[in-house]
Amino acid sequence: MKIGITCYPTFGGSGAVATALGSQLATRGHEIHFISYAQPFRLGRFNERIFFHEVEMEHYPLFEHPPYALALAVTIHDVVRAHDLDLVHVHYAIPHATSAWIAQEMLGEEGPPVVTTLHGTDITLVGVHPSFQPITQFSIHKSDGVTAVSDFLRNETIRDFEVPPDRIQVIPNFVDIAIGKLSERCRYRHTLAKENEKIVMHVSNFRPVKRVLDVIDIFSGIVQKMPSKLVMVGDGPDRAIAMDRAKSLGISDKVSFLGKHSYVDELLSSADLFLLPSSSESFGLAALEAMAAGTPVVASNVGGLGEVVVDGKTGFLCTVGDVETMTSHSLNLLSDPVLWKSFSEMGLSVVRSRFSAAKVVPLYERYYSEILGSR
Ligand code: GMT
Repeated sequence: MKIGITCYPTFGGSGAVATALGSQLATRGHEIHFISYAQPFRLGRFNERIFFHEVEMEHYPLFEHPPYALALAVTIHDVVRAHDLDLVHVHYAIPHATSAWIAQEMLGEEGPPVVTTLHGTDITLVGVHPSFQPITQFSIHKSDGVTAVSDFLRNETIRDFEVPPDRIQVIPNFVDIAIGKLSERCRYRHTLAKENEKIVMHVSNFRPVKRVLDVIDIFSGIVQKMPSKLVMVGDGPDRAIAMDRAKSLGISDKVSFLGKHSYVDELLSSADLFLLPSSSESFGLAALEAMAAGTPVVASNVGGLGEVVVDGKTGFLCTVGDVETMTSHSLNLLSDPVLWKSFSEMGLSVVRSRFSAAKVVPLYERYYSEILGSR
């Protein structure tokens, strides 16, 4: 198949998953055309079946807010025509599903089917805002196929966007790294912490939804009881307040802020514990990546996280904001090597059996065929 993929190219789970999917599909013989305003951050080396088409924007002074959605629609239209695409798959509904629909309308009879994958805040936070709800609902209804990354997100979409249940297929996120390369577990340990210190890690875009202050507070409880370091990976609006909190708690020297990194698997495999105390998470790709690296997770029990982290087996899920319980579970895991090993191994086994590329990519292929066949 010749498939166009549109996603946000910047750091974030939806772009990571879209890129992994495109790369895996190319390996399986499909021709993939990424269409976005920049090259997706995890798009690696040259592959003869992967193409990237940059959306060109005219920066005319009148445009205080340049109409990206329109420029994207034109690029999708042009790429479909030039490369005779069979299908366009957009990740994150806003504005991608709308741009794809415009392109389809412009193409008329020639327009290929559009599949929209819903990722999270395109439904739960931004999508339900009155300034976006009607156009998001319209564009989802106009998509030929709709997938959601978790049952939770599917149910939210059915409820808030009046989409008939049989119109949304759940296809979970996946990891395309070698799952649990235990020989590499210690690769960065010595640069991140001392021999006797445990490594606690958090990876995110530091937006308010990630509750990075809870991360600092949980770690503060851990470091009082055992030698440890907190490694914060990523960047975003709440980095400064997280740094201030660490300073005011007197633990700045125990916390490293590494900034943005495109690939986090090796870092995660150096960690003893992964923290994700978010207030909302439709899936929690970072938690899945931690489990794939053999690292147990302590997270909040929200959204689709319970579909990824098996509570009491691969991690612990707690009420949002319950820093005390999260701290005590963290200490239990870090101080009990037998418990830690069983969580680490169970995490790897869950990822292998449900969230590997080999399990998930064929679900997308089957779904594409179904959509193409139903036209
Ligand atoms: O929805 C967002 O906030 C952005 C999006 C992203 O691009 O990172 O994150 C969402 O999609 C990820 C990939 O499917 C999920 O793992 C995240 O849980 C989800 N974020 C939220 O629901 C807050």
